[in-house]
Amino acid sequence: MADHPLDPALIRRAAAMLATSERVAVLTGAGVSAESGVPTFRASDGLWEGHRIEDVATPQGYAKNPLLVWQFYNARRANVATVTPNPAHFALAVLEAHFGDRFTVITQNVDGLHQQAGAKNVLEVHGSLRRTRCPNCGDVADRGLETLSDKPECLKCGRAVRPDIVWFGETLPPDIWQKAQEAAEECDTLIVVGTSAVVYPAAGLIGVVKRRSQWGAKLAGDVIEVNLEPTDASAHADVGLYAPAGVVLPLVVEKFKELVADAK
Ligand code: BJW
Ligand code: ZN
Repeated sequence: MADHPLDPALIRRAAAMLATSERVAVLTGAGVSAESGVPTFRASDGLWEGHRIEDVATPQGYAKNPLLVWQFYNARRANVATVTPNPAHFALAVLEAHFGDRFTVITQNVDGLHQQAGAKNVLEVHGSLRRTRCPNCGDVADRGLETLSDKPECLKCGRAVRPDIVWFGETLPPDIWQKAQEAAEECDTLIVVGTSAVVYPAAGLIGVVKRRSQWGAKLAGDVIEVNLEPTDASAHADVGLYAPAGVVLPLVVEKFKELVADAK
């Protein structure tokens, strides 16, 4: 079957795109952490189950019931404290070691597993489970994965803090978002891993890579999609590898290393 996910020809094509790229960007979603044991959002057993999105992932939900929201996020913090990066995170960190600062991971995830796998250039566009933010004094604090109460207080002013997470209807952190857009505008290849590509503006970065053919800008880049199944991003994908990221990415990176060694 020509389009079998683990067809060596497709793995090779993806690796060749990377080997001929000057700059690489990666857009990751919950699927990249699934094999570590972090639930995805939109699977039938996904995180939203038992919770309405508007109750736990909107500023309105937080204003109405901060206790419920903190119980939800504390459960996720406790889960993340028990997991480790998987071969997909490590494979991406190996690629970063090759490209250096010409490699950017743009992650929608809030679990910190890319950094735990050794990645340095990570843009967390939806925030982090590890940080709290104070609506009163603006202090953002790294609280790690320590156990927090269901009504945690600001370390500076003592008022109630919220998770430093981007909820629906909120804008993304402007400086980080700016860098993510630049990475998408400048990359020769974008790898899209484990995202359903339905949440904007992050999903819009995929279109940026394909549409940027205006005069003066770089020509369209290549898009490699790694997912269990086709998604809203698949129409933009030049290569689609539909199998677990923890299987696919190490194969692509192995082949990439071979191609780079052969070219020397
Ligand atoms: C595997 C795998 C394995 C599984 N290997 N793969 C334009 C059009 C329409 C709507 C909008 C728009 N622009 C803005 C909006 C509104 C909204 C939005 O996008 N809504 C859509 C849902 C319709 N966006 C926003 O509100 C954003 N803000 C904004 O736009 O500000 C400007 C503004 C302000 C005011 C008014 C209007 C505009 C903010 C979005 C914040 C999203 N936050 C969340 C929750 C954070 C809380 C938290 O983490 O606790 O972030 S939503 C949730 O979805 C989370 C994720 O980061 C995000 C993306 O999900 P992801 O990662 O794709 O996960 P899944 O579960 O959907 O997919 C997993 C995939 O993995 C699947 O495809 C599996 O097959 C795959 N997989 N195992 C490989 N082993
Ligand atoms: Zn404060």
